[in-house]
Amino acid sequence: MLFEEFDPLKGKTLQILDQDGKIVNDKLVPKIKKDTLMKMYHTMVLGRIADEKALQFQRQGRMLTYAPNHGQEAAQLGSIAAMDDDDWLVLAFREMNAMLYKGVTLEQSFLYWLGNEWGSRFNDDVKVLPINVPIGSQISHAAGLAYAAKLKGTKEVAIAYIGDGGTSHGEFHEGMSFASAYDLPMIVIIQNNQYAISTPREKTIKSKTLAQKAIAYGIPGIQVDGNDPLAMYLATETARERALKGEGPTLIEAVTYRMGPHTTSDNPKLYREDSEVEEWEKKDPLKRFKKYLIDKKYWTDKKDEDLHETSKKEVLDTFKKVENSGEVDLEDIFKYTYESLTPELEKQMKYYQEFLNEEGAK
Ligand SMILES: Cc1ncc(C[n+]2csc(CCOP(=O)(O)OP(=O)(O)O)c2C)c(N)n1
Repeated sequence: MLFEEFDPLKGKTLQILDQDGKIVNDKLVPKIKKDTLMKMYHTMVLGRIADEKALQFQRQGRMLTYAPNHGQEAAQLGSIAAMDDDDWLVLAFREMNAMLYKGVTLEQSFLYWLGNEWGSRFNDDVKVLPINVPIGSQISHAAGLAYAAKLKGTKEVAIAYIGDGGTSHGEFHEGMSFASAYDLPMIVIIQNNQYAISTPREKTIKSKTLAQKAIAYGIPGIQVDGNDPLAMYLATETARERALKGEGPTLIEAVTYRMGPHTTSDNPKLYREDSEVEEWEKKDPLKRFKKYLIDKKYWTDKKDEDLHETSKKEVLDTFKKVENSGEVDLEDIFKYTYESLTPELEKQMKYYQEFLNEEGAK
């Protein structure tokens, strides 16, 4: 029903919570337990502070390149909260909030951005694939996981995230096509944050919405206010029900905005107006979710202040620990792609060791 009502060709966008934190679609409010709502909000606050601090650490020369999340918290947390512990999270690189919710620790996340391979080694019960930088290939990985779940007859669903620009890449189409042909239990969240690095979404994709790309695969698609955690939850929950019934994949476009730079190597002031950023500032997912929780009497300003304090301390303490965790062995960089090193990788490792020796590095 939801996917029929919000058929992408009807030009509708699903919204339940408006930018002032008010319910605008009573009939559609998803039933979410208080504990889940609070976990979503706690993760949002931790994710926001970790993000702000990561930018500062990078500017201080204490961290490598980082891809900020600011603005995309609801797109990630609304969707991942609708999934089960047994489901797989398959991400690109801008999904720190979803990772934290699913059980990746902040320590592991910071280790990754400090270039430490152990930041990609999660606990065995955490069903999250490592960060995936080659654009689009994560969709094939998710389709593979979903295919395996179907063959094994388990109840696992794979949820994958991709950017708007990523939907132009070949592997997006290949993964979607495969998943739809085999009715695989897969959900793809397109985080349409309006830019692929410096290129506005309108310049890269001629289709009116990204949700309508679903039509080509013969599956449901839906455009959702990506800064509305309740709408994201409902769309994902409904997609998951379809997946479990064997009805195949769903494509969800979360309309959101990347408030910060693409990465710490980027300067968005060169290609977008401050006024545009200010307009999106008013749609901040944290502010609207907080207002909603306060209206529901689940939260107070005082509790919010305390949460900000403890989260800040957690971020600073974790980063200090990670920063002092020591250097990475050269071997660690090469060791885990294959079971044993290929001759080409051996050659690269030897070459790099010689380079480090010449440079007088340890
Ligand atoms: C196969 C491949 N080509 C190019 C790149 C370089 N690259 C990194 S991020 C990016 C743009 C991604 O934009 P989008 O999919 O909209 O996601 P966002 O970064 O906005 O979250 C590109 C082209 C890459 N990582 N992988």
